[in-house]
Amino acid sequence: MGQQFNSELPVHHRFSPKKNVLIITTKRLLVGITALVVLFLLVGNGSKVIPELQAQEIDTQIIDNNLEKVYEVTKDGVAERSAGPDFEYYDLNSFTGSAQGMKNQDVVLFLMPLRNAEHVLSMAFHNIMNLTYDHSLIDIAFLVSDCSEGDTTLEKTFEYSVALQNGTLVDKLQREEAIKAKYRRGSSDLYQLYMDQDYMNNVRKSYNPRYYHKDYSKPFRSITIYRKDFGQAIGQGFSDRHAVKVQGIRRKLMGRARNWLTTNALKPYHSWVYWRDVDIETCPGSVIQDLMKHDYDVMVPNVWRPLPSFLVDEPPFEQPYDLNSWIESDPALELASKLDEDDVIVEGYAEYPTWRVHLAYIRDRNGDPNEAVDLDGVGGVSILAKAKLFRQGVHFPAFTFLNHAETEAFGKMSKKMGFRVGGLPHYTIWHIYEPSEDDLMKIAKLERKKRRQKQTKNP
Ligand SMILES: Nc1nc2c(ncn2[C@@H]2O[C@H](COP(=O)(O)OP(=O)(O)OP(=O)(O)O)[C@@H](O)[C@H]2O)c(=O)[nH]1
Ligand SMILES: [Mg+2]
Repeated sequence: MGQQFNSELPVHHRFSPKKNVLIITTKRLLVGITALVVLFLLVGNGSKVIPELQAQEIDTQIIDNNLEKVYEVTKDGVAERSAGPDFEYYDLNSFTGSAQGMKNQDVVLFLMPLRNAEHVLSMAFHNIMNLTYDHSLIDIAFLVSDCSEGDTTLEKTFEYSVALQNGTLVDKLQREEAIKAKYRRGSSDLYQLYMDQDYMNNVRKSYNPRYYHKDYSKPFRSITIYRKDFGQAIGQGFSDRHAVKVQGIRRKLMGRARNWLTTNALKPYHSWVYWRDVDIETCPGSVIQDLMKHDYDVMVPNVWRPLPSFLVDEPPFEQPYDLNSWIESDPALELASKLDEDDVIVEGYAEYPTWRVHLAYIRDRNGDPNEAVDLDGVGGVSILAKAKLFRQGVHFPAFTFLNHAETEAFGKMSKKMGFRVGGLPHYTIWHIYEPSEDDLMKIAKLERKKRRQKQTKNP
């Protein structure tokens, strides 16, 4: 049986002429003209007409360009980075990292994330100069993010970096400290009167020019400053940062920031990467060599902080600080198995009883500083890692990895990829004590009491 056609519909058959030839020809003409116009706009004048998807991509790039900047420091000032050389060759077998790194001329990448850090920046730069690993073998890279309006972290980092590279930083910091000292009494620095005096003497000694090592002012191999905002909304105040609920979110964001910093700053000739937080008050200048000599793939020291006497019943006036360096435990694995895949266990909070051995708690102040223990999680205050880890893809998870995020997950991921992670329980670096609002009120009260007592004694 032949095919039946509905005669109302146009029939397309090459042997039967089409009905309504005029309409069809007009339509074809219109389609043709439209196609020609589109083709002209796309090819002939393509920069103006962008398909929707492409347009979005270009917008994002423009926005990101506004947020991401790379600044290189020279002895004469800071400049935005220009294009690099055309051709480079590296034999990556030569940059594996060795326990005797300085003797082997291993280049270390020193990384420091910064946010609202203007008040501790001079301290951090002193600590950087205090490093005794040959400065000409250290590339420094800072990442400045999400600072509050009016905060001068970026500007100060520029200023101090240029001064460091042209050898004038020590003088500059001394001038600044002399001005600050004039206003010290009556300010928040009063808390220092309540700290352990042995600790304070050690601080004073650490910052006394008489004890600077001979290459204290020697310029570094390079300094690069990256700026990139991530939209970090959690404040940088002590209680803001330490509430348990914000820890997971904050850690993941910090993980993201750390990954940006490593991936931008790591060069093929780096053998080691040393991470350091800005708010360390005292630390041996030889910390890089001291962590390196153990030849672990990842190595961290112990991190404690001093406490004012009114917060502790009896000496010693100090406290374990970084609880993120630990040895995994069965109860913690059991706890993790009951949590959601995306939940982040946060150490040091009652909500998560992990019963892990924390590096901080196994410190013996008279113990051997060379004793090393294997760890699973690490804190980010001071991490020395072989650069090859990052090249192989180990990073600071900005997602939940084995119920952890950021540095603790970095420790776990390093182990998963077969690397050795360790810590030095009796080798301690000291985190600055930041008085809380409550502490400041307590200090004011104690000072008033002291004054009253003085007045009664000498009316
Ligand atoms: N780039 C960047 N740096 C940050 C951000 N938040 C904190 N930092 C820096 O990261 C380091 C660690 O931050 P801290 O606020 O001390 O955080 P923490 O060490 O986890 O917490 P504490 O126990 O209070 O020391 C410091 O050098 C900060 O300046 C951020 O959002 N972006
Ligand atoms: Mg800190």
